Amino acid sequence: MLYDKARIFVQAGGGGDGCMSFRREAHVPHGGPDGGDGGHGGDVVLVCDDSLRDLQTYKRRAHYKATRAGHGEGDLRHGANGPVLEIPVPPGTQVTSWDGSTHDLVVPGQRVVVARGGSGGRGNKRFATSTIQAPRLRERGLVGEEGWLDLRLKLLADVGLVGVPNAGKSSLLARMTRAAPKVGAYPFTTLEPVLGTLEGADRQLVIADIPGLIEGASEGAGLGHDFLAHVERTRLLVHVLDLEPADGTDPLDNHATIEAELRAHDPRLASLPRVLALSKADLVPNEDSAAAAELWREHLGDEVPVIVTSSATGQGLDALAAELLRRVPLVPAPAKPQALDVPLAEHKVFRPAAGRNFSVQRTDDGAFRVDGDGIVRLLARHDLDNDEALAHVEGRLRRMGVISALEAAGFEPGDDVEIAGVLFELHPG
Ligand SMILES: Nc1nc2c(ncn2[C@@H]2O[C@H](COP(=O)(O)OP(=O)(O)OP(=O)(O)O)[C@@H](O)[C@H]2O)c(=O)[nH]1
Ligand SMILES: [Mg+2]
Repeated sequence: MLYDKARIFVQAGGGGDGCMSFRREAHVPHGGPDGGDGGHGGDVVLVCDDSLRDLQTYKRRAHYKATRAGHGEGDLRHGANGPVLEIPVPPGTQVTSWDGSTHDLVVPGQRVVVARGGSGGRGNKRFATSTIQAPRLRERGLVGEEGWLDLRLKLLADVGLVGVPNAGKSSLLARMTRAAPKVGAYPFTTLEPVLGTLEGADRQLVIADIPGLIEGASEGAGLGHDFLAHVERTRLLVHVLDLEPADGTDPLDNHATIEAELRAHDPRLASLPRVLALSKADLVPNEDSAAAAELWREHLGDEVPVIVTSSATGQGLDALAAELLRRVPLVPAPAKPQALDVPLAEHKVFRPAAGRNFSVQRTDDGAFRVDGDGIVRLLARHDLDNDEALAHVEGRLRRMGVISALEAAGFEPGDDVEIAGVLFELHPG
């Protein structure tokens, strides 16, 4: 069984709390503030690991949580950063994050940060100023990002074998590579994709054999739909077509059916170059197979090489292998895997944007509500039961322009203000 889909929940570590502490020394009655900062919470990172074959591990376990960072301590000791939680995935994994961003993990060692750890809170030492020499104030660490990830494995093969059930795809793979797929005289022998490696003089090609496709495959008929995704990333398709199907179907119809399904699945898939492998030539007279090949060449034009093959006698297999090695372009591997990290990293940087990024609203019961990520984070950082912390928050709100925006909306000192679900009386001093 090939596990090619999984859904996992990831949670990055929370940041550690800043510490409130004062230096204590013999003979010094009132030491200065010496509370250290909390550490940064551990990120959750997906790592492309070529020792993995599929996503089976993630069927069994769906929750992954990075550890919280250490809290700050007295004597200016900062909390330890939370360790990064690495989740290995097989090459070819595509991840879709809860925010809709997607990333491909293709090159072994490639990393994508999928959830950022929360930043640590500052200790009271950081709040000391020339006027406030003994701040009884420190910040809490922020929670880490969390959410569901959809993982989808799309095999990385150079060449895909497509065709109706029983066309002889698996037999071709078995003859051309060392793979040993199941072969049977009935449709749907192949139930999941099988990969084989074709050895060329100077390079290898990975060939994917997928289950037979039938009409409606792109909409879920038969087994093919799910597996079409596995040939999406190939660079060439070999359409395997039985010269004289035992079930009496017409090769022309069979060919048209497959082409229509490829188009319906994804036009990009349909635009891949093709080779037509007419199969089971040993079952028809030579003149007939040669004549059929001529007709197909006329029908398909110069773009599509037509090769008469037999997995029973080996006819045409060297020619097919040579054609594949010739036609599949040598594409250099992505230069710097780390570069692929950039979009997500940029996307997720946890930094309040400059300018006003909050809004003030009057609620039905006459209170005021303030929305905005930066404001919500400010409140998450502080314990509003602590007068000094509240005064600090009020000062920040004033500098951010929130107080004047509230006043413009009719706020008067002592009115209720709601931020991030917390209602409190605000008395800006
Ligand atoms: N005589 C002869 N029989 C063949 C040849 N290739 C395949 N067959 C037979 O055709 C039947 C189907 O072959 P498979 O390779 O399983 O076909 P498939 O396209 O993989 O079929 P599905 O996996 O069901 O889609 C089997 O009974 C094979 O032995 C061939 O070149 N000559
Ligand atoms: Mg098969």
